[in-house]
Amino acid sequence: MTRPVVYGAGYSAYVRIVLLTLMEKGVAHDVVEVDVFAEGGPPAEHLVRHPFGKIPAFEHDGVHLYEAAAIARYIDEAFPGPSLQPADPRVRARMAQAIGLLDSYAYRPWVWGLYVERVSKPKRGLAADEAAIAAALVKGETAAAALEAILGPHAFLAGDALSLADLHAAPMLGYLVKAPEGGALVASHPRLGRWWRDLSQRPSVTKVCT
Ligand SMILES: N[C@@H](CCC(=O)N[C@@H](CS)C(=O)NCC(=O)O)C(=O)O
Repeated sequence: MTRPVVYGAGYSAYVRIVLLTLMEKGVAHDVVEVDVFAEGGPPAEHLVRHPFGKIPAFEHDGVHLYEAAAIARYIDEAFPGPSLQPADPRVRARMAQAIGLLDSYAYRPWVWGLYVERVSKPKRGLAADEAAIAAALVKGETAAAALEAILGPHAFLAGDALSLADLHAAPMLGYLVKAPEGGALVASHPRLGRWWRDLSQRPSVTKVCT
């Protein structure tokens, strides 16, 4: 079997989801750097891989994919190693629900509204947009509360074993907690706080998300 190739950049939360999945499955892979924020837009050859000009894109044995959730699922199913998807359809649906809510309701407020505004922009000498931060806190709280409810008493988002949902969430949490408001948001949800404390100690998460 040939080595899969991930096209992207290590700072990207969505690329990190794919890297975490490869690491948890123990799959040797290559990474090809792509600068989607280059002046003049994403490189033309990347638009062939990803029609929306985003990262990650992925290639393996003639399979070409984009969209992190689809890539992670392919990696889980195409390679040996511990399954990252629960067999029980009810629990698998909860995993899919968590992934959907992370994409739709958590990524923007946590990463862009809190991390980029509070941490990344000031580092670059730019002023944080306090109105954007206030709005992100409201939406970010709803997303955190929803994950807290999905976690319930379980160790992971889809029950008692690590799943694709945890690996989808980890890069977003990694950025969220770098903003003081994000750290406080996570701490105010005890199950989410405990889950993140444990998950962030996994070697894959320590390596990829910090
Ligand atoms: N839905 C996509 C989201 C990918 C995404 O938003 N990637 C960001 C980096 S984290 C990106 O490429 N941004 C470049 C841009 O928006 O121009 C996925 O699941 O892969």
